[in-house]
Amino acid sequence: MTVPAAGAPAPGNRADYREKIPNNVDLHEDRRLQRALESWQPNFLSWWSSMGPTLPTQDVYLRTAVNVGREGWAHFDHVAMRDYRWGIFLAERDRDRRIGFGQHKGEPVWQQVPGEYRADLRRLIVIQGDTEPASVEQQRNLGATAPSLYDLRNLFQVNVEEGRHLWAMVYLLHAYFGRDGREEAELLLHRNSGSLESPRILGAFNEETPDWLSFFMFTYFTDRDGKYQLGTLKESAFDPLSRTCEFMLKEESHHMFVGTTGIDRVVLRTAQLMREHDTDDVVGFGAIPLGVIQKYVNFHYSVSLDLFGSETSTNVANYFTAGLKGRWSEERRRDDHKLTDDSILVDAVVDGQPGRSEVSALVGLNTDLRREYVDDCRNGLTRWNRILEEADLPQRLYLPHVAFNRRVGAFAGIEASPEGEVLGAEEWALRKGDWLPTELDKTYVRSLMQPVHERGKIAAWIAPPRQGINGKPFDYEYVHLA
Ligand code: BYC
Repeated sequence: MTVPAAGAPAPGNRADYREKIPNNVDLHEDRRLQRALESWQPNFLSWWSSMGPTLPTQDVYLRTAVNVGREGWAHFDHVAMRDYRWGIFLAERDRDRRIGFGQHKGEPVWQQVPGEYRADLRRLIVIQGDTEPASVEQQRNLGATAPSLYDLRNLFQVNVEEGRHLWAMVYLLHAYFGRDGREEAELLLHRNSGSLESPRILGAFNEETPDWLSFFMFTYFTDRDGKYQLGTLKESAFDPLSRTCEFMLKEESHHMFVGTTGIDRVVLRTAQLMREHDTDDVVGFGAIPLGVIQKYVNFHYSVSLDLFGSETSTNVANYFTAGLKGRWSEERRRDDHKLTDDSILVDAVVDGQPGRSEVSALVGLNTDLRREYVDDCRNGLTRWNRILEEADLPQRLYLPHVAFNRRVGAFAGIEASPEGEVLGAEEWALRKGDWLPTELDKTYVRSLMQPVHERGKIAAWIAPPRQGINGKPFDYEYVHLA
Protein backbone atom coordinates (compact mmCIF):
# COMPACT_ATOMS: atom_id res chain seq x y z
CA MET A 1 0.00 0.00 0.00
CA THR A 2 1.39 3.46 -0.82
CA VAL A 3 1.66 5.56 2.29
CA PRO A 4 2.79 9.20 2.52
CA ALA A 5 6.47 9.84 3.30
CA ALA A 6 7.41 9.75 7.00
CA GLY A 7 6.34 12.88 8.80
CA ALA A 8 4.11 14.10 5.97
CA PRO A 9 0.44 14.67 6.82
CA ALA A 10 -2.03 12.39 5.08
CA PRO A 11 -3.35 14.41 2.11
CA GLY A 12 -7.03 15.46 2.08
CA ASN A 13 -9.31 12.93 3.68
CA ARG A 14 -6.88 10.07 3.25
CA ALA A 15 -6.11 8.00 6.32
CA ASP A 16 -2.56 7.51 7.48
CA TYR A 17 -1.95 3.77 7.67
CA ARG A 18 1.12 4.18 9.87
CA GLU A 19 -1.18 5.08 12.75
CA LYS A 20 -2.41 2.44 15.14
CA ILE A 21 -6.00 3.31 14.26
CA PRO A 22 -6.15 4.61 10.67
CA ASN A 23 -8.60 7.49 10.53
CA ASN A 24 -9.55 10.68 8.76
CA VAL A 25 -10.87 12.38 11.91
CA ASP A 26 -7.56 13.82 13.19
CA LEU A 27 -7.56 11.38 16.07
CA HIS A 28 -3.98 12.36 17.02
CA GLU A 29 -5.29 15.83 18.00
CA ASP A 30 -7.40 14.36 20.80
CA ARG A 31 -5.07 12.23 22.91
CA ARG A 32 -7.75 11.22 25.42
CA LEU A 33 -10.05 9.92 22.75
CA GLN A 34 -7.16 8.26 20.98
CA ARG A 35 -6.14 6.49 24.17
CA ALA A 36 -9.71 5.40 24.88
CA LEU A 37 -10.08 3.91 21.40
CA GLU A 38 -6.64 2.33 21.61
CA SER A 39 -7.70 0.60 24.79
CA TRP A 40 -10.90 -0.68 23.11
CA GLN A 41 -8.88 -1.97 20.15
CA PRO A 42 -7.41 -5.10 21.86
CA ASN A 43 -10.91 -6.03 23.05
CA PHE A 44 -12.16 -5.72 19.49
CA LEU A 45 -9.29 -7.90 18.22
CA SER A 46 -9.91 -10.49 20.88
CA TRP A 47 -13.64 -10.50 19.97
CA TRP A 48 -12.64 -10.87 16.28
CA SER A 49 -10.41 -13.84 17.02
CA SER A 50 -12.96 -15.60 19.23
CA MET A 51 -16.21 -14.67 17.42
CA GLY A 52 -15.04 -13.80 13.88
CA PRO A 53 -14.31 -16.07 10.88
CA THR A 54 -13.18 -19.55 11.92
CA LEU A 55 -11.51 -20.75 8.71
CA PRO A 56 -7.73 -20.26 8.98
CA THR A 57 -6.22 -18.33 6.07
CA GLN A 58 -2.83 -16.95 5.13
CA ASP A 59 -4.24 -13.98 3.31
CA VAL A 60 -7.31 -12.72 1.45
CA TYR A 61 -7.69 -10.33 -1.49
CA LEU A 62 -9.47 -7.56 0.38
CA ARG A 63 -10.65 -4.04 -0.18
CA THR A 64 -9.52 -1.58 2.47
CA ALA A 65 -11.01 1.91 2.68
CA VAL A 66 -8.26 4.52 2.48
CA ASN A 67 -10.11 7.69 1.52
CA VAL A 68 -13.61 9.11 1.35
CA GLY A 69 -13.52 10.86 -2.04
CA ARG A 70 -15.57 9.77 -5.03
CA GLU A 71 -12.54 8.26 -6.78
CA GLY A 72 -10.00 5.80 -5.46
CA TRP A 73 -11.47 5.40 -1.99
CA ALA A 74 -10.42 1.79 -1.66
CA HIS A 75 -7.25 -0.22 -2.03
CA PHE A 76 -7.20 -3.93 -3.02
CA ASP A 77 -4.49 -6.30 -1.91
CA HIS A 78 -3.82 -9.66 -0.32
CA VAL A 79 -3.94 -9.06 3.42
CA ALA A 80 -3.56 -11.40 6.38
CA MET A 81 -6.96 -11.07 8.09
CA ARG A 82 -5.50 -10.49 11.54
CA ASP A 83 -3.55 -7.55 10.04
CA TYR A 84 -6.60 -5.98 8.40
CA ARG A 85 -6.68 -2.27 9.24
CA TRP A 86 -10.08 -1.27 10.55
CA GLY A 87 -10.19 2.48 10.10
CA ILE A 88 -12.47 5.33 11.13
CA PHE A 89 -13.89 7.34 8.23
CA LEU A 90 -16.35 10.16 8.06
CA ALA A 91 -17.52 11.53 4.70
CA GLU A 92 -16.34 15.05 3.95
CA ARG A 93 -17.92 17.80 6.01
CA ASP A 94 -20.23 20.27 4.29
CA ARG A 95 -19.79 23.43 6.36
CA ASP A 96 -23.08 24.89 5.13
CA ARG A 97 -25.17 21.82 5.87
CA ARG A 98 -28.51 22.56 7.51
CA ILE A 99 -31.11 20.38 9.19
CA GLY A 100 -33.49 19.09 6.55
CA PHE A 101 -36.56 18.10 8.56
CA GLY A 102 -38.40 18.21 11.86
CA GLN A 103 -38.82 21.06 14.31
CA HIS A 104 -35.23 22.32 13.79
CA LYS A 105 -35.49 22.38 10.01
CA GLY A 106 -33.30 25.08 8.50
CA GLU A 107 -30.99 25.43 11.52
CA PRO A 108 -27.29 24.54 11.17
CA VAL A 109 -26.55 20.86 11.85
CA TRP A 110 -25.01 19.89 15.18
CA GLN A 111 -21.37 19.04 15.68
CA GLN A 112 -22.08 18.00 19.29
CA VAL A 113 -24.94 16.04 20.82
CA PRO A 114 -27.67 18.29 22.32
CA GLY A 115 -28.32 17.25 25.94
CA GLU A 116 -32.05 16.68 25.42
CA TYR A 117 -31.44 14.18 22.59
CA ARG A 118 -28.50 12.39 24.10
CA ALA A 119 -30.34 9.25 25.23
CA ASP A 120 -32.24 8.83 21.96
CA LEU A 121 -29.14 9.34 19.81
CA ARG A 122 -27.14 6.94 21.89
CA ARG A 123 -29.88 4.35 21.56
CA LEU A 124 -30.00 4.67 17.76
CA ILE A 125 -26.22 4.38 17.52
CA VAL A 126 -26.15 1.38 19.87
CA ILE A 127 -28.87 -0.44 17.91
CA GLN A 128 -27.06 0.25 14.65
CA GLY A 129 -23.72 -0.76 16.18
CA ASP A 130 -25.15 -3.96 17.63
CA THR A 131 -26.12 -5.35 14.21
CA GLU A 132 -22.62 -5.09 12.75
CA PRO A 133 -20.70 -7.56 14.96
CA ALA A 134 -23.87 -9.69 15.15
CA SER A 135 -23.69 -10.41 11.41
CA VAL A 136 -20.00 -11.38 11.69
CA GLU A 137 -20.93 -13.81 14.46
CA GLN A 138 -23.78 -15.24 12.42
CA GLN A 139 -21.49 -15.87 9.45
CA ARG A 140 -18.41 -17.09 11.26
CA ASN A 141 -18.52 -20.74 10.19
CA LEU A 142 -19.42 -20.21 6.54
CA GLY A 143 -15.81 -20.14 5.33
CA ALA A 144 -15.53 -23.89 5.92
CA THR A 145 -18.20 -24.57 3.28
CA ALA A 146 -17.57 -21.84 0.69
CA PRO A 147 -18.60 -22.84 -2.86
CA SER A 148 -15.52 -21.15 -4.39
CA LEU A 149 -12.53 -18.99 -3.50
CA TYR A 150 -14.35 -16.05 -5.10
CA ASP A 151 -17.29 -16.50 -2.70
CA LEU A 152 -14.97 -17.06 0.23
CA ARG A 153 -13.28 -13.77 -0.49
CA ASN A 154 -16.64 -11.97 -0.68
CA LEU A 155 -17.68 -13.44 2.66
CA PHE A 156 -14.51 -12.16 4.32
CA GLN A 157 -14.89 -8.78 2.63
CA VAL A 158 -18.37 -8.42 4.06
CA ASN A 159 -17.09 -9.56 7.49
CA VAL A 160 -14.20 -7.11 7.73
CA GLU A 161 -16.41 -4.24 6.60
CA GLU A 162 -19.08 -5.08 9.16
CA GLY A 163 -16.21 -4.98 11.65
CA ARG A 164 -15.32 -1.53 10.35
CA HIS A 165 -18.95 -0.45 10.72
CA LEU A 166 -18.74 -1.46 14.35
CA TRP A 167 -15.67 0.77 14.63
CA ALA A 168 -17.69 3.58 13.05
CA MET A 169 -20.36 3.39 15.76
CA VAL A 170 -17.83 2.87 18.55
CA TYR A 171 -15.99 5.99 17.43
CA LEU A 172 -19.21 8.00 17.81
CA LEU A 173 -19.91 6.49 21.24
CA HIS A 174 -16.39 7.24 22.49
CA ALA A 175 -16.08 10.67 20.91
CA TYR A 176 -19.50 12.09 21.82
CA PHE A 177 -21.03 10.14 24.73
CA GLY A 178 -18.34 10.09 27.42
CA ARG A 179 -18.38 7.38 30.00
CA ASP A 180 -21.72 5.76 29.14
CA GLY A 181 -20.64 5.74 25.49
CA ARG A 182 -17.53 3.79 26.46
CA GLU A 183 -19.65 1.38 28.48
CA GLU A 184 -21.98 0.84 25.53
CA ALA A 185 -18.93 0.19 23.32
CA GLU A 186 -17.89 -2.62 25.67
CA LEU A 187 -21.40 -4.07 25.65
CA LEU A 188 -21.32 -4.22 21.85
CA LEU A 189 -18.59 -6.85 22.23
CA HIS A 190 -20.31 -8.55 25.13
CA ARG A 191 -23.72 -9.32 23.55
CA ASN A 192 -23.60 -12.19 21.08
CA SER A 193 -25.85 -13.42 18.32
CA GLY A 194 -28.15 -16.18 19.57
CA SER A 195 -26.84 -15.98 23.16
CA LEU A 196 -29.48 -16.83 25.76
CA GLU A 197 -28.06 -14.55 28.46
CA SER A 198 -27.15 -11.54 26.34
CA PRO A 199 -28.53 -11.76 22.82
CA ARG A 200 -28.18 -9.13 20.10
CA ILE A 201 -30.87 -6.44 20.26
CA LEU A 202 -32.88 -7.06 17.08
CA GLY A 203 -34.58 -10.34 16.21
CA ALA A 204 -33.04 -11.13 12.80
CA PHE A 205 -29.55 -10.83 14.27
CA ASN A 206 -30.12 -13.76 16.59
CA GLU A 207 -31.11 -16.11 13.76
CA GLU A 208 -28.58 -18.55 12.39
CA THR A 209 -26.83 -18.18 9.05
CA PRO A 210 -25.91 -21.85 8.74
CA ASP A 211 -25.53 -22.19 4.96
CA TRP A 212 -24.67 -20.12 1.91
CA LEU A 213 -28.21 -19.81 0.62
CA SER A 214 -29.04 -18.16 3.96
CA PHE A 215 -25.97 -15.96 3.61
CA PHE A 216 -27.04 -14.72 0.17
CA MET A 217 -30.60 -14.16 1.44
CA PHE A 218 -29.26 -12.31 4.48
CA THR A 219 -27.06 -10.05 2.38
CA TYR A 220 -29.96 -9.43 0.00
CA PHE A 221 -32.76 -8.83 2.50
CA THR A 222 -31.18 -7.96 5.85
CA ASP A 223 -28.26 -5.88 4.60
CA ARG A 224 -30.88 -4.01 2.59
CA ASP A 225 -32.59 -3.02 5.86
CA GLY A 226 -29.13 -1.69 6.74
CA LYS A 227 -29.13 0.37 3.56
CA TYR A 228 -32.49 1.95 4.42
CA GLN A 229 -31.76 2.55 8.11
CA LEU A 230 -28.36 4.06 7.30
CA GLY A 231 -30.07 6.18 4.65
CA THR A 232 -32.35 7.69 7.32
CA LEU A 233 -29.46 8.23 9.76
CA LYS A 234 -27.49 9.90 6.97
CA GLU A 235 -30.16 12.63 7.13
CA SER A 236 -29.51 13.16 10.85
CA ALA A 237 -28.99 16.64 12.27
CA PHE A 238 -26.11 15.16 14.29
CA ASP A 239 -23.51 15.73 11.61
CA PRO A 240 -20.87 13.16 12.67
CA LEU A 241 -23.54 10.44 12.55
CA SER A 242 -24.70 11.63 9.15
CA ARG A 243 -21.16 11.67 7.73
CA THR A 244 -20.35 8.24 9.20
CA CYS A 245 -23.46 6.67 7.68
CA GLU A 246 -22.82 8.28 4.32
CA PHE A 247 -19.49 6.51 4.09
CA MET A 248 -20.85 3.21 5.43
CA LEU A 249 -23.44 3.19 2.64
CA LYS A 250 -20.65 3.13 0.10
CA GLU A 251 -19.33 -0.15 1.50
CA GLU A 252 -22.81 -1.54 2.05
CA SER A 253 -23.61 -1.64 -1.66
CA HIS A 254 -21.05 -4.40 -2.21
CA HIS A 255 -22.71 -6.48 0.49
CA MET A 256 -26.03 -6.26 -1.29
CA PHE A 257 -24.29 -7.04 -4.58
CA VAL A 258 -23.03 -10.26 -2.98
CA GLY A 259 -26.61 -11.16 -2.03
CA THR A 260 -28.25 -10.19 -5.31
CA THR A 261 -25.75 -11.94 -7.56
CA GLY A 262 -25.46 -14.88 -5.16
CA ILE A 263 -29.20 -15.59 -5.49
CA ASP A 264 -28.96 -14.90 -9.27
CA ARG A 265 -26.37 -17.66 -9.52
CA VAL A 266 -28.33 -20.15 -7.39
CA VAL A 267 -31.48 -19.56 -9.46
CA LEU A 268 -29.50 -19.79 -12.70
CA ARG A 269 -27.95 -23.12 -11.77
CA THR A 270 -31.33 -24.55 -10.74
CA ALA A 271 -32.94 -23.24 -13.95
CA GLN A 272 -30.19 -24.75 -16.10
CA LEU A 273 -30.70 -28.18 -14.54
CA MET A 274 -34.49 -27.95 -14.74
CA ARG A 275 -34.20 -27.25 -18.47
CA GLU A 276 -31.53 -29.80 -19.13
CA HIS A 277 -33.38 -32.61 -17.41
CA ASP A 278 -36.92 -31.36 -17.94
CA THR A 279 -37.82 -31.68 -14.27
CA ASP A 280 -38.58 -29.55 -11.19
CA ASP A 281 -36.76 -32.03 -9.01
CA VAL A 282 -33.14 -30.98 -9.12
CA VAL A 283 -32.22 -32.71 -5.86
CA GLY A 284 -30.73 -35.66 -7.73
CA PHE A 285 -28.40 -33.22 -9.51
CA GLY A 286 -27.17 -31.59 -6.33
CA ALA A 287 -28.98 -28.27 -6.84
CA ILE A 288 -31.55 -26.35 -4.78
CA PRO A 289 -35.19 -26.74 -5.88
CA LEU A 290 -37.08 -23.52 -6.62
CA GLY A 291 -39.57 -24.41 -3.89
CA VAL A 292 -36.80 -24.37 -1.30
CA ILE A 293 -35.40 -21.10 -2.65
CA GLN A 294 -38.92 -19.64 -2.29
CA LYS A 295 -39.10 -20.78 1.35
CA TYR A 296 -35.78 -19.07 2.08
CA VAL A 297 -37.09 -15.88 0.43
CA ASN A 298 -40.21 -16.10 2.61
CA PHE A 299 -38.20 -16.48 5.79
CA HIS A 300 -35.54 -13.83 5.22
CA TYR A 301 -37.96 -11.27 3.82
CA SER A 302 -40.39 -11.62 6.71
CA VAL A 303 -37.78 -11.41 9.49
CA SER A 304 -36.23 -8.43 7.74
CA LEU A 305 -39.63 -6.66 7.60
CA ASP A 306 -39.67 -6.98 11.38
CA LEU A 307 -36.50 -4.90 11.59
CA PHE A 308 -38.43 -1.75 10.72
CA GLY A 309 -40.32 -1.78 14.04
CA SER A 310 -44.07 -1.30 14.44
CA GLU A 311 -46.26 0.29 11.78
CA THR A 312 -47.01 3.07 14.24
CA SER A 313 -44.35 4.19 16.66
CA THR A 314 -44.03 7.20 18.89
CA ASN A 315 -40.26 6.53 18.98
CA VAL A 316 -39.94 7.21 15.29
CA ALA A 317 -42.19 10.28 15.49
CA ASN A 318 -39.94 11.71 18.20
CA TYR A 319 -36.76 10.87 16.29
CA PHE A 320 -38.06 12.67 13.21
CA THR A 321 -39.40 15.73 15.01
CA ALA A 322 -36.13 16.09 16.91
CA GLY A 323 -34.09 15.79 13.68
CA LEU A 324 -32.31 12.56 14.70
CA LYS A 325 -33.59 10.24 11.97
CA GLY A 326 -35.06 11.41 8.66
CA ARG A 327 -36.81 9.68 5.81
CA TRP A 328 -35.33 7.86 2.85
CA SER A 329 -34.39 10.54 0.26
CA GLU A 330 -35.62 13.28 2.59
CA GLU A 331 -34.56 16.09 0.27
CA ARG A 332 -36.54 14.65 -2.63
CA ARG A 333 -39.82 14.61 -0.68
CA ARG A 334 -42.27 17.27 -1.78
CA ASP A 335 -43.82 18.27 1.52
CA ASP A 336 -42.99 20.57 4.42
CA HIS A 337 -40.52 18.05 5.97
CA LYS A 338 -42.31 18.53 9.30
CA LEU A 339 -45.39 16.38 8.73
CA THR A 340 -47.29 17.78 11.71
CA ASP A 341 -50.56 18.01 9.74
CA ASP A 342 -50.15 15.01 7.44
CA SER A 343 -51.49 11.50 7.61
CA ILE A 344 -50.53 8.11 6.19
CA LEU A 345 -52.24 4.77 5.63
CA VAL A 346 -50.42 2.06 7.54
CA ASP A 347 -50.81 -1.71 7.57
CA ALA A 348 -53.16 -2.82 10.32
CA VAL A 349 -55.46 -5.64 11.28
CA VAL A 350 -58.98 -4.47 10.43
CA ASP A 351 -61.87 -6.76 11.47
CA GLY A 352 -59.40 -9.60 11.89
CA GLN A 353 -58.00 -9.20 8.35
CA PRO A 354 -54.87 -7.47 6.99
CA GLY A 355 -55.96 -3.98 6.02
CA ARG A 356 -54.99 -0.36 6.41
CA SER A 357 -55.72 2.40 8.84
CA GLU A 358 -55.03 6.12 8.72
CA VAL A 359 -52.68 7.58 11.31
CA SER A 360 -50.68 10.76 11.69
CA ALA A 361 -47.73 10.74 9.25
CA LEU A 362 -45.22 11.15 12.05
CA VAL A 363 -46.10 7.99 13.92
CA GLY A 364 -46.33 6.11 10.61
CA LEU A 365 -42.73 6.71 9.55
CA ASN A 366 -41.57 3.12 10.11
CA THR A 367 -44.21 2.15 7.56
CA ASP A 368 -42.99 4.81 5.16
CA LEU A 369 -39.47 3.39 5.31
CA ARG A 370 -40.63 -0.21 5.10
CA ARG A 371 -42.55 0.61 1.91
CA GLU A 372 -39.42 2.02 0.27
CA TYR A 373 -37.65 -1.17 1.29
CA VAL A 374 -40.39 -3.45 -0.06
CA ASP A 375 -40.27 -1.68 -3.44
CA ASP A 376 -36.52 -2.17 -3.55
CA CYS A 377 -36.82 -5.87 -2.61
CA ARG A 378 -39.10 -6.39 -5.61
CA ASN A 379 -36.19 -5.61 -7.96
CA GLY A 380 -34.47 -8.82 -6.92
CA LEU A 381 -37.57 -10.85 -7.66
CA THR A 382 -37.79 -9.27 -11.10
CA ARG A 383 -34.18 -10.22 -11.78
CA TRP A 384 -34.58 -13.81 -10.61
CA ASN A 385 -37.81 -14.23 -12.56
CA ARG A 386 -36.08 -12.93 -15.67
CA ILE A 387 -33.54 -15.74 -15.27
CA LEU A 388 -36.43 -18.25 -15.12
CA GLU A 389 -38.10 -16.60 -18.11
CA GLU A 390 -34.91 -16.72 -20.16
CA ALA A 391 -34.69 -20.43 -19.39
CA ASP A 392 -38.27 -20.77 -20.75
CA LEU A 393 -39.55 -21.94 -17.40
CA PRO A 394 -43.10 -21.01 -16.29
CA GLN A 395 -42.32 -20.94 -12.52
CA ARG A 396 -41.89 -17.61 -10.76
CA LEU A 397 -40.57 -16.52 -7.36
CA TYR A 398 -42.52 -13.95 -5.35
CA LEU A 399 -42.44 -11.87 -2.16
CA PRO A 400 -44.93 -13.11 0.44
CA HIS A 401 -47.64 -10.85 1.85
CA VAL A 402 -46.45 -8.38 4.53
CA ALA A 403 -48.61 -10.15 7.11
CA PHE A 404 -46.80 -13.46 6.60
CA ASN A 405 -44.64 -14.77 9.48
CA ARG A 406 -44.39 -11.48 11.34
CA ARG A 407 -43.26 -11.18 14.97
CA VAL A 408 -43.14 -7.39 15.30
CA GLY A 409 -45.91 -4.88 14.61
CA ALA A 410 -49.58 -5.07 13.66
CA PHE A 411 -49.40 -8.57 12.19
CA ALA A 412 -47.49 -10.14 15.07
CA GLY A 413 -50.83 -11.22 16.58
CA ILE A 414 -52.15 -13.07 13.53
CA GLU A 415 -50.88 -15.83 11.27
CA ALA A 416 -51.27 -15.44 7.53
CA SER A 417 -50.40 -17.41 4.40
CA PRO A 418 -47.98 -15.93 1.82
CA GLU A 419 -51.11 -14.70 -0.01
CA GLY A 420 -52.29 -12.84 3.09
CA GLU A 421 -55.10 -15.24 4.01
CA VAL A 422 -55.58 -15.29 7.81
CA LEU A 423 -55.12 -18.71 9.39
CA GLY A 424 -55.99 -20.20 12.75
CA ALA A 425 -53.13 -21.37 14.96
CA GLU A 426 -53.76 -25.00 14.10
CA GLU A 427 -53.83 -24.50 10.36
CA TRP A 428 -50.69 -22.36 10.54
CA ALA A 429 -48.88 -25.10 12.48
CA LEU A 430 -49.99 -27.62 9.89
CA ARG A 431 -49.06 -25.62 6.81
CA LYS A 432 -46.08 -23.47 7.77
CA GLY A 433 -43.70 -26.17 6.52
CA ASP A 434 -45.09 -25.52 3.01
CA TRP A 435 -43.85 -21.94 3.25
CA LEU A 436 -40.89 -21.79 5.60
CA PRO A 437 -37.76 -23.97 5.44
CA THR A 438 -38.34 -27.22 7.33
CA GLU A 439 -35.63 -29.20 9.11
CA LEU A 440 -35.59 -31.45 6.06
CA ASP A 441 -35.04 -28.52 3.68
CA LYS A 442 -32.32 -27.07 5.88
CA THR A 443 -30.60 -30.42 6.22
CA TYR A 444 -30.69 -30.88 2.47
CA VAL A 445 -29.26 -27.41 1.81
CA ARG A 446 -26.59 -28.02 4.43
CA SER A 447 -25.70 -31.34 2.81
CA LEU A 448 -24.81 -29.43 -0.38
CA MET A 449 -22.42 -27.18 1.50
CA GLN A 450 -19.23 -29.04 0.71
CA PRO A 451 -16.26 -26.69 0.47
CA VAL A 452 -14.71 -25.98 -2.90
CA HIS A 453 -11.45 -24.28 -2.05
CA GLU A 454 -9.62 -25.07 -5.31
CA ARG A 455 -8.74 -22.20 -7.56
CA GLY A 456 -11.17 -21.80 -10.51
CA LYS A 457 -13.56 -24.52 -9.27
CA ILE A 458 -17.14 -24.10 -8.04
CA ALA A 459 -19.79 -26.16 -6.23
CA ALA A 460 -22.51 -27.84 -8.30
CA TRP A 461 -25.44 -25.97 -6.70
CA ILE A 462 -24.40 -22.51 -7.90
CA ALA A 463 -23.34 -20.98 -11.23
CA PRO A 464 -20.01 -19.10 -11.44
CA PRO A 465 -20.15 -15.29 -11.38
CA ARG A 466 -20.02 -13.37 -14.64
CA GLN A 467 -17.03 -11.35 -13.45
CA GLY A 468 -14.42 -11.50 -10.75
CA ILE A 469 -13.54 -8.79 -8.23
CA ASN A 470 -11.70 -5.59 -9.18
CA GLY A 471 -11.13 -6.75 -12.77
CA LYS A 472 -9.61 -10.07 -11.69
CA PRO A 473 -10.88 -13.29 -13.32
CA PHE A 474 -13.06 -15.83 -11.49
CA ASP A 475 -10.11 -18.22 -11.24
CA TYR A 476 -7.88 -15.69 -9.50
CA GLU A 477 -6.33 -16.88 -6.24
CA TYR A 478 -8.55 -14.70 -4.04
CA VAL A 479 -7.68 -16.55 -0.85
CA HIS A 480 -4.59 -18.42 0.27
CA LEU A 481 -5.68 -20.91 2.89
CA ALA A 482 -3.46 -21.63 5.86
N1 BYC B 1 -36.43 -7.15 17.23
O1 BYC B 1 -41.41 1.60 18.58
P1 BYC B 1 -41.06 0.38 17.84
C1 BYC B 1 -27.85 -3.23 9.51
C2 BYC B 1 -38.17 -3.00 19.75
S1 BYC B 1 -29.52 -3.39 9.85
C3 BYC B 1 -36.44 -6.89 18.55
O2 BYC B 1 -41.99 -0.16 16.88
P2 BYC B 1 -38.91 1.85 16.75
C4 BYC B 1 -27.11 -4.42 9.12
C5 BYC B 1 -37.79 -1.53 19.75
O3 BYC B 1 -36.40 -1.35 19.94
C6 BYC B 1 -30.02 -1.78 10.40
N2 BYC B 1 -36.94 -5.75 19.08
O4 BYC B 1 -39.67 0.54 17.10
C7 BYC B 1 -27.68 -5.38 8.30
C8 BYC B 1 -38.64 -0.97 20.85
O5 BYC B 1 -38.03 -1.28 22.10
P3 BYC B 1 -38.19 -0.28 23.35
C9 BYC B 1 -29.89 -1.55 11.89
C10 BYC B 1 -37.45 -4.82 18.24
O6 BYC B 1 -38.08 2.24 17.89
C11 BYC B 1 -26.96 -6.53 7.99
C12 BYC B 1 -39.91 -1.80 20.76
O7 BYC B 1 -39.55 -3.01 20.09
N3 BYC B 1 -30.13 -0.18 12.23
O8 BYC B 1 -27.33 -2.17 9.60
O9 BYC B 1 -39.81 2.82 16.10
C13 BYC B 1 -25.67 -6.69 8.43
C14 BYC B 1 -41.01 -1.07 20.06
O10 BYC B 1 -40.56 -0.78 18.77
C15 BYC B 1 -37.47 -5.02 16.86
C16 BYC B 1 -31.28 0.29 12.76
O11 BYC B 1 -32.21 -0.45 13.02
C17 BYC B 1 -36.94 -6.26 16.35
N4 BYC B 1 -36.91 -6.54 15.04
O12 BYC B 1 -38.02 1.27 15.56
C18 BYC B 1 -25.09 -5.73 9.25
C19 BYC B 1 -31.37 1.77 12.97
N5 BYC B 1 -38.03 -3.94 16.29
O13 BYC B 1 -37.73 1.06 22.88
C20 BYC B 1 -25.80 -4.59 9.58
C21 BYC B 1 -31.54 2.19 14.39
C22 BYC B 1 -38.34 -3.11 17.28
O14 BYC B 1 -39.65 -0.33 23.69
N6 BYC B 1 -32.76 1.70 15.00
N7 BYC B 1 -37.98 -3.61 18.45
O15 BYC B 1 -37.26 -0.91 24.37
C23 BYC B 1 -33.98 2.23 14.82
O16 BYC B 1 -34.14 3.15 14.07
C24 BYC B 1 -35.16 1.70 15.59
O17 BYC B 1 -34.71 1.34 16.84
C25 BYC B 1 -35.86 0.48 14.93
C26 BYC B 1 -37.16 0.20 15.73
C27 BYC B 1 -36.18 0.79 13.48
C28 BYC B 1 -35.02 -0.79 15.01
